[in-house]
Amino acid sequence: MKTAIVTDSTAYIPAEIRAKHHIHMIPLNVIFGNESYQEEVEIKVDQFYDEVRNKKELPSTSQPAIGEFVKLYEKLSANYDAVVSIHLSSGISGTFQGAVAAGDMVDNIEVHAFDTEISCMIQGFYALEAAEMAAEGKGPEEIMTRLNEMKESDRAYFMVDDLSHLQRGGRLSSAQALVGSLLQVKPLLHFVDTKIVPFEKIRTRKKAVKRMYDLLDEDASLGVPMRASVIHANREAEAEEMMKELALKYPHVEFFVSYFGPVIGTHLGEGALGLGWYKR
Ligand code: MYR
Repeated sequence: MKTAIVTDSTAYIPAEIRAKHHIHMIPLNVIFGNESYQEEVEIKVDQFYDEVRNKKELPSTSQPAIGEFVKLYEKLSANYDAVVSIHLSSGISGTFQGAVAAGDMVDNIEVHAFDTEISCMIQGFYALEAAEMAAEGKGPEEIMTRLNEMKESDRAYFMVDDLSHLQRGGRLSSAQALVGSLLQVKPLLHFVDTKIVPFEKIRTRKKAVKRMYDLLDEDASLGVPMRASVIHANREAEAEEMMKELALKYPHVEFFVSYFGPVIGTHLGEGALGLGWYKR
């Protein structure tokens, strides 16, 4: 059984890892005025944060068109028997539903769509794990079972410099965003039941980072193998520093540095920082 692994661009899996593990990627779009760009293909992360600073109008985002999914699945049917298609949370984007609908439209390959209920490199970990299993010849059912099991151990926390981006994009309720900006807090956010909600209200970025470290420690101190990623919105040096510090403290954890690319960056704003992990 040959199973293809597809994920969407918001996994932000570093390109070399994606290529090494044959992970296929379908891009979401970022829109400036009347111009739509496929992220990771037509607009890269570095260019994006510069564009946002230089343009008056703030960008918006959109999910891939169903036709793009159909095209990709049909192309994969030439070399594979099945597809496991792994996507960002259905509570913040219609991408997962697009994958399901497209899967129903193609009949020469079976498509198993998976809602990670999260995004970014944590979604990337799902794709990576699935790709490793597919390379061992595991079929889609076995892969889907493992992906569902991973949901029990994945955790991710993130903070933003300015809550107004999330509020404007409708991915956090207005009331919560208002309270946050009034108090000038740096709330730690996380996902509950596919949606973004505040985890704790914390006053400074430094304290929020410390809190993320403590939360990681709750799992990492158990000594079991884990993968973890620091994720940043144009704060590479800070993220690399964090990764080095954490990797020294937890040698049994495989650490990555990833980024909030154009689509997620549109909703979080520059300066956002996150930490996520799962138990292997
Ligand atoms: C679309 O237009 O369909 C994409 C909408 C993306 C919303 C993104 C909201 C922020 C997600 C933060 C993820 C942090 C994971 C650690």
